[in-house]
Formats: sequence, structure tokens, C-alpha cells
Amino acid sequence: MARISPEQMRSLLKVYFITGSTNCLKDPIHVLEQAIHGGITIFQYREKGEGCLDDLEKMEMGRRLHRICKENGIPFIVNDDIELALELDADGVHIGQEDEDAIQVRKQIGDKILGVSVHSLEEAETAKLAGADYLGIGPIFATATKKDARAVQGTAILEGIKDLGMPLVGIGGINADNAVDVMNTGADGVSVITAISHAADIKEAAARLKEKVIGR
Ligand code: 3NM
Repeated sequence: MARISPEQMRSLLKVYFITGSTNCLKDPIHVLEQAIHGGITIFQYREKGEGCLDDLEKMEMGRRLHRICKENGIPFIVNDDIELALELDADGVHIGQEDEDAIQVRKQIGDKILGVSVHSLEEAETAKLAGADYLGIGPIFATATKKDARAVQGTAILEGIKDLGMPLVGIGGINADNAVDVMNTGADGVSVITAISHAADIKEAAARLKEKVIGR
């Protein structure tokens, strides 16, 4: 399997749904199924926060979510846990600045997709050199989901980083009302947790987000 091309990556990033058991008000399996029916284009399993699953339970949840993604042709990315990503033969890994070094992770995962969270142009340049396939940039807006999130950056952060020519996704406080601003500033897609996982109608929320992103 060869590395994903930037063009393929850009088209996958459009509606990037991230979730784990602590983000969901309903069964994460049901939430993911509904989000896929609504039209998400890529999924990340991110098991973080107080009361999150560990060890075997995390592995089992990852296995079930991966199966649903596979059945529906949606790429499955694992946050932070390289061992789990390799064990599940996930499509890729997403790491933050506090996680393992991107160069090391690229060596471990071969041609799988590598996403890196960045918060400045300097971090973006370093991630590009390390072999990232896409960058997650945030927090664009205020978020209650990530307790240790950096200061809100606004959409302006995307402007400087887009000149690197890397596939980019915005993250943090993004919803159907502000997604167009993120896209118009040069992102290839939006990545969201709450806007989909806390919606009363998950499928409808994903579809509405997609309509904003694709139908601009
Ligand atoms: N990373 P929501 S903000 C996981 O800034 C994550 O790197 C961020 O959740 C960063 O869509 C964030 O609920 C949380 O705001 C995104």
C-alpha cells in the first residue's frame, strides 16, 4: 500500500468525525452508524477524558467501531495509541504535540495515514518534514471538549499554514453555523466532536454539517 496522495487526503477530510465513549450521550456504536448515514467522510477513535475505557475495553470498542467503518468504506484513524492502531490494522493514526514524536510514529506505521495536531506555523512545518499526511489545526473556536486545549486561535491561524500546501482540517468548537468560515479560510474540512456526538439527531447533524462544507 502506498502513502495516500494529498488530493485523496483532502477529499477524505471534509467531514471528519471524532469520538470516544466519554463524548457520546448514546452508545458510540449507534452514534458512529448514524454519523456515517449522515455522510461523514473519515472517523477518528479518540478515547480520552474522565471515565474513558482502558485496555481490553478500549480495544474491544475500537474493534467494533473499526468494523463499522470498514463495512461502510470510511477510513478509521486511532488517536494517539499506536499500539492499538497497529493491532486493529487501522487506516491511520492521529497524534498531538504531547504524544510520540511524529518521525518515530511514521517509522512505526509505514504508509498508514498520519495526522498531527499543530497550533502554529512552526509546529506545522515540523510535522510536514516528519511525514504527516494532514494537519489538524486548533482550537479555531472555544471548545469544552478538550480540557487542556490551547488559547482560541480563530480562523486566522489557517491562513498562514495553508501556504505550506498540506491537507488541513480545522478543529475546536466547529458546528454547522461556523463551518463555512473555516472552509472559506482555506481548510479542506472540519473536524468535530460535540457538533455530531451531542446532537439529538446524529444523522441529521452530520448531514447538515456536510451540506455546509460541500455545498458552499
Ligand atoms: N483538539 P469539539 S480542540 C480534540 O485544538 C481537540 O487541537 C483540539 O471538540 C486542538 O468539536 C479538540 O467538541 C476538541 O469542540 C474538539
